[in-house]
Amino acid sequence: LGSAHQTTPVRGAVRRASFALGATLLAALAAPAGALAFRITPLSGHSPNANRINTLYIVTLVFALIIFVAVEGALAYAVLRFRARKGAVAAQIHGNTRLEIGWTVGAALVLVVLAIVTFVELGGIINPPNSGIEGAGLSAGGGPVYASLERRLPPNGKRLEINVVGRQYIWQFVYPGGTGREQFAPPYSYEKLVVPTETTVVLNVTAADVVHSWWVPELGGKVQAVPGYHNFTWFKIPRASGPQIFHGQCASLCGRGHARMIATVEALPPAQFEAWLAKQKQELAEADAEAAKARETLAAHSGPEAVEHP
Ligand SMILES: [Cu+2]
Repeated sequence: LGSAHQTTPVRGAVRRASFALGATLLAALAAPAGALAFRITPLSGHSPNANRINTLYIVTLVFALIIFVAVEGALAYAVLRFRARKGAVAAQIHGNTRLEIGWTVGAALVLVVLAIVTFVELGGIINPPNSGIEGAGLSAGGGPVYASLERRLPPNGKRLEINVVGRQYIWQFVYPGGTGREQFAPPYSYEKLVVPTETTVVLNVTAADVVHSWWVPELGGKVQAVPGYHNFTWFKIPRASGPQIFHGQCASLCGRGHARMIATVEALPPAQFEAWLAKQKQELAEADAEAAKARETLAAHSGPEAVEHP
């Protein structure tokens, strides 16, 4: 096996593989660098909570930039101003109480100010506001009610509540108005969540198998989807003239298909949303009826034991 004529193709393959690896690494490095050049703050502008997260990010960034420039500037000044010269004897300094107290109190003040600004914004990130419209699709309840400390509602209690269920490897969205008695009865949709604009949409996030993570950056922060638990988040998308589509991705490594577990949110004017929901309901009912018919045919041909009931 170790004969000489076999080494050359092996070396060729190794070389080709390293070229491919090098090119992939370069592409991987270039892509985020390109993205960074255009945007260093979080995506925002499509929900009040995402906007507040962006504000907090910018406040912290400004503080960090000022401190960075001051510290690095002082360092550069000291390096140049006090650089070694021939015959010079370095001063021996043993502490400076005033300076040490100064930078300790200064750092503490920065922390206090950032904490205050964070707590001022936090309420508006966690608590959903009232909807901008009094429309159809809004319910005082909507969907099953679970006990949870994290459940936050708008002041008037009215919201469109949608159950978000993480499954390996797809998101399921269960809308209110289901006719079935099961927890996740139709109307539902997979992968694409359709919602009305100007409406406070509260998401009740859970998982059916393993831990997933719901995150559509333009619509707010990340929320864990944990089997047996219910976490809540919300968004309120303003009206826009054009189509509004937001993209997200499961943010918790949940298995082999994790990379394919994407989420899309489409915001429609309330009347269009109502029409979509009605159509979705009808299509699901038709598909159910078809499946029931197919089961009957199968049972008639091969006996009832051949039919796997859901
Ligand atoms: Cu996942």
